[in-house]
Amino acid sequence: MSKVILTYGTFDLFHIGHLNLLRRLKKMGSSLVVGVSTDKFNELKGKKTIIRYEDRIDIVKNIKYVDTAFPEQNWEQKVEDIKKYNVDVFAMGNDWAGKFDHLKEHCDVVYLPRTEGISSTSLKSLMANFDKAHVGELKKALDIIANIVNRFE
Ligand code: C2G
Repeated sequence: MSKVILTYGTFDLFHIGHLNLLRRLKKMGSSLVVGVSTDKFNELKGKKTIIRYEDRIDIVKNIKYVDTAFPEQNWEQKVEDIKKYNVDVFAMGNDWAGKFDHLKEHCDVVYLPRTEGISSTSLKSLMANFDKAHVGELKKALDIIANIVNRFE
């Protein structure tokens, strides 16, 4: 019996937390349909992304657990999507627990435990700090070189 699972996300800097969720969702049914937040919608969500929508949906479409991916452009499209894809189960990570219970009149709604220790936000701050630390080391190296050059002038 075919069972359609639906989820949504930004999937910025695609990482193991996203993969774990999609892998688990696919095991729950026969097909997995994923709405990927457009850049415009992320602005609405107040969420800054590094990777542009075209590339984020290309990655998600090519994850073997994903059968279909489509643009998520607003908060309101979920009921329409549930009908369009004959969705049996709407699922999200539990950082969204309770937020989509109103969809229970259209399909099952489940929230799964997130993967601990990783998020697009933490990756972004790691990269930002890495850059800063790098700039500090680079500056120290340039000062040493400048001192050596001054000695020979
Ligand atoms: N996720 C997870 N474990 C992590 C990080 C994320 O299980 N370590 C899950 C989230 O709970 C979410 C999915 O991966 O279900 C996608 O996460 P995001 O890309 O951060 O999605 P978000 O911006 O929360 O968009 O309408 C719903 C929104 O579009 C969800």
